[in-house]
Amino acid sequence: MSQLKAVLQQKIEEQRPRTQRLLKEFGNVVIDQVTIEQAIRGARDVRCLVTDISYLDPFEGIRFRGKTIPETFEALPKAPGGEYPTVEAFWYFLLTGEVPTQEQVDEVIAEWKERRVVPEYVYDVIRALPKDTHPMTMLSAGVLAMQRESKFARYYNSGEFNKNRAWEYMYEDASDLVARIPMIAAFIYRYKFKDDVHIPPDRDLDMGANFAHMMGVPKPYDDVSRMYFILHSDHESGNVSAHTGHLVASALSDAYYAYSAALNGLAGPLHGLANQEVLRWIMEFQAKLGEGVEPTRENVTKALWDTLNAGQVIPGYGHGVLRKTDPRYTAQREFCLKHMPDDPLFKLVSMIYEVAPGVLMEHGKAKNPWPNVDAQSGVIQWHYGVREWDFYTVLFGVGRALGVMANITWDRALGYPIERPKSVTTAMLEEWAAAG
Ligand code: CMX
Repeated sequence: MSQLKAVLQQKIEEQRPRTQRLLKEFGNVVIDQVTIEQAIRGARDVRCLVTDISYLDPFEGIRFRGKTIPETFEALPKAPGGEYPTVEAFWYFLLTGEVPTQEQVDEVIAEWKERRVVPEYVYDVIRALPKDTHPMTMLSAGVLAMQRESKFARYYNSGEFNKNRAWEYMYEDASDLVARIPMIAAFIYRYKFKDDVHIPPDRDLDMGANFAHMMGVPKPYDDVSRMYFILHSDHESGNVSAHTGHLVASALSDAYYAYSAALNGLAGPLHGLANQEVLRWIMEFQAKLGEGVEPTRENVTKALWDTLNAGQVIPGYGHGVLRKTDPRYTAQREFCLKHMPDDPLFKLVSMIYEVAPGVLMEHGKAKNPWPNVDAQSGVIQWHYGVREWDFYTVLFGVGRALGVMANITWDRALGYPIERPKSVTTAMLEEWAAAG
């Protein structure tokens, strides 16, 4: 058994009695109430999900396993010659809550090289789609096609299924999926945008560096990839992609079914697709401005108001939980300030950051006028030559797999049941409203 799996098993054994005790002794303790508004408006802020992988404070932002983004970057072993931790180190940390040693990281890196082989038929499925199909559809279809490989589904059908051991098979699928998804993503990129000419993987490289290599983008894109996948991994359980993954897996659907579904949610413009929308917005703005005209506070402000007055949202701004600038935005901004401070697009994004919160406050609708992760991410891709912005959500999808896969492994470990919230009717709400 790998060190990662052994440590995970030990953590699971320690955690199970805590969950059991809460259920048996304190199951009736009330932790929230639900208002009519919350029932109608997307269950916002209702506390009814449990995860230890990450926690999102509205003002502080995300903590992965108790660590902020800077603390996470600081604590984990870095890739040789890189500024950021390897994705493999982060995976170990997300799953176990422990900072791995270099030796433990090296074991995961070696394991992923074995796991990452994608069956050829997955690529055939993607190739069978019309070439102008959205890359997110291709990714979701590729992941779904791979369901045939599920060790969890095979175990379930073996006649020996034991709930206590289900996590082991989910862990196997989860590990295969996180190792394979960057391969599928790089394939989609080169298939769609680089004349179907592919670059074989390099056995000497960690996941982030190998992804950059297969994309055909030189350094520091290896570090960009590591940073990007870590930042996009998890945002506690309630967001559309994480929640979808958790929900689908709760029916004992395997990791491939669950993650294909999660990707379909990530592909929505109010969620992951917002990063492509940000780039589209910027390009339309520049096109309207005309050749040689510099962006100014005045013309950016006007463009933002035009968007709002047309009844559209400003992509990359606002959030369901956050009430300040997203630290994932800040982390990427710091990268830009260090590596590409003079990039014209970065300067424009910075100007939007100066202006948009004030515009949104004056507009008076958005509860959070500050930027989220998607406002900054596309600019970095653009800078390094990945300019096909309908690919950007695929990158988000590679990162988000880490969080969803860690979560559903733990869901099975802790024996979380099928998820099934209760509906009520409008007439019932009216009755309760009348009764006060
Ligand atoms: N521009 C314009 N209006 C906005 C807005 C924005 N960026 N953000 C919120 N609003 C509006 C909402 O549409 C809503 O309007 P209605 O009352 O007419 O329905 C009102 O403000 C209140 O919404 P809210 O409570 O502040 O926000 P929600 O929790 O309902 O939605 C989110 C959150 C992210 C969907 C929303 O802020 C939004 O649409 N932002 C733009 C898209 C985006 O960047 N999404 C990416 C989020 C991060 C991610 O998941 O990747």
